[in-house]
Amino acid sequence: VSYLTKNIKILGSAVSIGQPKKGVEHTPAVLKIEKIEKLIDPVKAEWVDIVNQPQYKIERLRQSPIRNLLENAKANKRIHDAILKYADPNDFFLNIGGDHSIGSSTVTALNRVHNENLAVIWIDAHGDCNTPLTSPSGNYHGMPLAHALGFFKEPVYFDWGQTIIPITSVAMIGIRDLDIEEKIIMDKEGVLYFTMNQVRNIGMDKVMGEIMHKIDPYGEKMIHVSLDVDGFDPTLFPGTGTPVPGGLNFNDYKIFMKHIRSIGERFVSLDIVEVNLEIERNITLMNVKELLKHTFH
Ligand code: 4U7
Ligand code: MN
Ligand code: MN
Ligand code: MN
Repeated sequence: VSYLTKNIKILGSAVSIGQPKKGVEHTPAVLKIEKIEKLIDPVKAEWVDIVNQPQYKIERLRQSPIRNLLENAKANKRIHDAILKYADPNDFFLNIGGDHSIGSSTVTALNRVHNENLAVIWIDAHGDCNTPLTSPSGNYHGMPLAHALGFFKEPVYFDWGQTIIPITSVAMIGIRDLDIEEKIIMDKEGVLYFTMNQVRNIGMDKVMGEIMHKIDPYGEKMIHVSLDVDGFDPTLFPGTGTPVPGGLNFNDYKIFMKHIRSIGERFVSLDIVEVNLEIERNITLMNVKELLKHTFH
C-alpha cells in the first residue's frame, strides 16, 4: 500500500527564531495562499493549523549559549503539542517550516505518535549536530538533531519530555558543511551520514540502499524525512538562509523518492524547512512546488 492513499495533514510552523534571518516564518502562510494542498492532493490533503512563534526581541545579553533559548523552547513546545493533537498514526503528516529549529520537536513528537518506532532521514548541507557548547553561532537551527539524539539536554526549558531518537535510527544525506567540533561529535557518536562527495561517487541509489539497510534492517520502522532545502543546490533553492554550493539536484531526489516509495505506507511524515521566500521568491517557490510534485505524485 502506498502512503499516497492516506489523508495528508499539513501543519505550518511559522518559526524564525532558530536563526537570525527574518522571512522564513512567513513560508507557511505563503504556501497556504498558494494552495499547495491542491497540488498535493485536492481531496485528501488539508491544512490543520499554523503554529506561531512567541513574541521575542533579539537578545542583547545572551543568557545561554543558545540564542533566544526560552523562545525556542516555547516554539518547540507548541509544535510538539500541535503534532500530538493533530497527528494520527494512519495519516501522513507534513510540517512546513520555519527554520530547522523545529526539527527537534517534529522528530520527537512524531516518534511518540508512532510508538517510538520512527527512523529519520535528514537531508541537509549541514550536520545540525552542534551542542550549545560547540555551536559557533548560538543558533538553535544548527542543533536540533543533536538535541533529538540526546547529545545535550536543556531540561529546564525544553520541559516537554523530549523522547530521544536512537542513533541507529538516523541517517543524513547531502552533508558538505560541518563545523570542526560538530564533526568530531558526529564521528564519535557514530552518526551515519553521506556527504555530497559520497553521493557523487557512489550515487544516490547505493546511498539509499545502504541507509535503508542500516536504519531499518527488518523493514518495520516508520520513516520520517526532515528535508532542509539547503541540502539541494542553491541554484534550485536560492531562497534559504544558509546556502552551500554543490548540493543535490532533482535527479538525485527522484532516485531518493524511488526508495521512499518502495517503503509504501511506512513513509509517514516530512518536514520541509529553511525556505525563505524573502531572500528569493520565484525560483524557490517554483521548486518547492516541484518538490511536492515529486513527493506526492
Ligand atoms: B541548518 C552552522 F556554524 N553549523 O551551527 C551553525 F555553519 O538548519 C550552520 O542546517 C547551521 O540550516 C545551519 O550555526 C543550520 C554554522
Ligand atoms: Mn538543517
Ligand atoms: Mn542546512
Ligand atoms: Mn539553513
